[in-house]
Amino acid sequence: MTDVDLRTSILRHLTYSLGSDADHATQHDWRIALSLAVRDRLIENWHAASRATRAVGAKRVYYLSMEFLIGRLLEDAIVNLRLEDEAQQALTGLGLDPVAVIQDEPDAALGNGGLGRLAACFMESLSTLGVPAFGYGIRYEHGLFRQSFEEGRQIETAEDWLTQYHAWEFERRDVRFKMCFGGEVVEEGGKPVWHGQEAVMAQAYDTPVIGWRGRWANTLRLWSAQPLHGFDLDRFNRGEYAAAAEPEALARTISRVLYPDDTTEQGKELRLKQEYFFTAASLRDILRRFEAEGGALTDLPKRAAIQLNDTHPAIAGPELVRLLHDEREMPLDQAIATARGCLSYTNHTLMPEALERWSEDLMTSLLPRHMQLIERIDAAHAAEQPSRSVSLTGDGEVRMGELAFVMAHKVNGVSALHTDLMKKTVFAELHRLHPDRIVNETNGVTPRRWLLSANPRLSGLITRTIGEGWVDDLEQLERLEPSLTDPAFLDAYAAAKRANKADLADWLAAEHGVQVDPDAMFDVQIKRIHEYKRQHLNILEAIALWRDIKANPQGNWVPRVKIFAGKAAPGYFFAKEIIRLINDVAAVINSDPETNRYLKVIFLPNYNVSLAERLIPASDLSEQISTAGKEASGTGNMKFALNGAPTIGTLDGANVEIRDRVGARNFFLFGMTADEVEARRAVPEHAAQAIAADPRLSGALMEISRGTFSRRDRHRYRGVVANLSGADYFLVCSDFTAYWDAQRRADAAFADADAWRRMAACNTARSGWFSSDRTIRGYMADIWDVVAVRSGLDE
Ligand code: DL6
Repeated sequence: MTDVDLRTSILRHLTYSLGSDADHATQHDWRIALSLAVRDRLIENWHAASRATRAVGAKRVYYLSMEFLIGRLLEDAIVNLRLEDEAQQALTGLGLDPVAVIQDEPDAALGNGGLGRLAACFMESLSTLGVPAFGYGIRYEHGLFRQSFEEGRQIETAEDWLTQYHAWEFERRDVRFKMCFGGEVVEEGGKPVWHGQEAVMAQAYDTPVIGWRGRWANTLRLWSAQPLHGFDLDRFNRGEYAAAAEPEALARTISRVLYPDDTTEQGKELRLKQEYFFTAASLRDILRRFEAEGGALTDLPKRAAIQLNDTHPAIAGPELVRLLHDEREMPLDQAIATARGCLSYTNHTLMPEALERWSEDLMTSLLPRHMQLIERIDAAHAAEQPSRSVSLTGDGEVRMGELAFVMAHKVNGVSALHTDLMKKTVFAELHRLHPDRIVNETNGVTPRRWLLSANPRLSGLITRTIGEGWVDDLEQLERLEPSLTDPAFLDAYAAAKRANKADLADWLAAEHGVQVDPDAMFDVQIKRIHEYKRQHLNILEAIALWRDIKANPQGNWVPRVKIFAGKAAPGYFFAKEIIRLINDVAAVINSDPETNRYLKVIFLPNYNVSLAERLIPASDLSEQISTAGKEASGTGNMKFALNGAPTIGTLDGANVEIRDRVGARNFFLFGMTADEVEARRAVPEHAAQAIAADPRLSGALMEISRGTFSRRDRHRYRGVVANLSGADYFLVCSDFTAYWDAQRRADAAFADADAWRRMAACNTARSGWFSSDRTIRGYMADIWDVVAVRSGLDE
């Protein structure tokens, strides 16, 4: 299929795979035909990569993650296979609009946010580097909910990406495992044997993940839950139609939805079932592959590096021990050591409510043998500690963070600050016991998607200036340094940004009916809505600015467009109030003729990967304003910096490292440090003090309280105001004045167009370290002990 040109291949697929023809084909048909034609081009290298891995007996990386926020795949594949020109010509030659065809693909939202998007970047980097790897997760029927607004309030509806044909995946009918839950453990022949009560089938679906230039492709293997037995014809024939379909419905529940909440537990039993389901199926698959290739079981750590992406797959510890000890008769101590040799764990949050704990009762009823093994692992670990200060269970709960830590040979944080705080806070005692276990691997993002593909104008300029080597060696961006004083380069840099902003302005007008001036500063905060991320700090500043402009409409104001996007967990009431407040404020500010030349506020619905790809290249200012100590790393912050949007931000997560690299002059720093945050919380009435000290802050809160933005319901935001002026745990008020001042510094810098474009270009030139290729190299050396393999189809 790869011996023909792309146009011919598209037409063949249209005819023979879709049974359609050019006269009747819909946009969807063309998109699928194109996807299949592109897919044909990567299959051979995909197979060659597996053959090369087997030929040298290479160690593989297994990345276990509840979430893979992959977004659209077609453009990624076209870009990585260098088919842009051919695809463009083929589609235009067929009378099609390439952009419309590519954008017809649903955005696969199999993740909540940063953790899932990181997993997707890692998969792409692993393929780019030629590291043999599998990503393992769940093939959710419904990804993260679709968000719309009704009178400013978030409305959630089911996302249904799988109702369309998914051109990238292959169902592997031969890769299925029976997964059990519940039941009991009985002694048989002197050995404990688990007899599960309920069972479902885990069915594998594979998606190839292609690396840069298509030299290597790995596999994203997602598990779908299916009934063990087919349709119950007897019951159906007896007229019990619903009952006949029940087993299928029940089984499918497990892979039906992605939990829309990354900080609180919901549907506890189902969630734990999901975690066990995909983790255990993946381990079964890993062992099957290892055994098929041959080798002593104790050598498993030499062949398999199993990374746990947060605690969601932490049940891997006891499950792998069970598979080795109960099912393969390895002595328990050896089974624990072998499992630990394979496993490593990434922590992504220090927020206590996000550190998973499962009730011992639930664990015992759902996974009775695992509960026993957790107790054995705990006892073995306790025997190693004289003080016996750490326990995996307590208060009737199993602590999954501790379990993951104890069963991993390495544990990593995702930015320098976060890793340091892990050592000092949540894992202080475990760190004392195992001082070499915690390492740092600062996150990164793939430059193929987040610069080359998302920002063709800027990436074209970079390639014209320093050649194409930066695409898989992002640190080459530092070769732009001499150009930072070259007016011709800076003109071209500014022109690329201006054109991206003009495109965004056109899109905002066409899709959302909002007019914005492309010469205004595009000030953007896009991420999950959470109190610690402090979107409310941003909107308070908008209100204060609006009041200042109103008080002096003839002033020399720097025009701004504040853009927000992000979803709130459906059960997170306060976050939803923040969304509504921003929408209410936007309605008032945008329709104020006195101020709307200078200030607009927009909240774009349904934030997803594709929207981020549209917004980031057109942004001037990147809002990274979390309460210090709360954002583990952030990865949006890296994407903005790479695309030339300086950060306004706190010393939190990877902001610290971004500032170190781009330079303090090219970063608008404000706010308390993590230590100062702790100290400030201890000050009685800290919020009231901050409000009393800053008339802009008290004025903004007063406008909210008096119903300026909720005229028919003056008290709508009573709770928000009470929270901010009372406990204000996230210290919005205490950081407000510093934030305001930093914003005015940003205004002044933006008003000097020459200085601003230099600052923006500095951010691009100095962000090369934030490639996920660099992060993956760190994991390879510090954690996995794996090397890249060449496929023979390399050049
Ligand atoms: O490491 C990826 C990403 C970080 O960049 C964010 O700072 C962090 O908030 C996010 N964490 C989660 C945690 N959810 N849980 N559990 O998504 O991880």
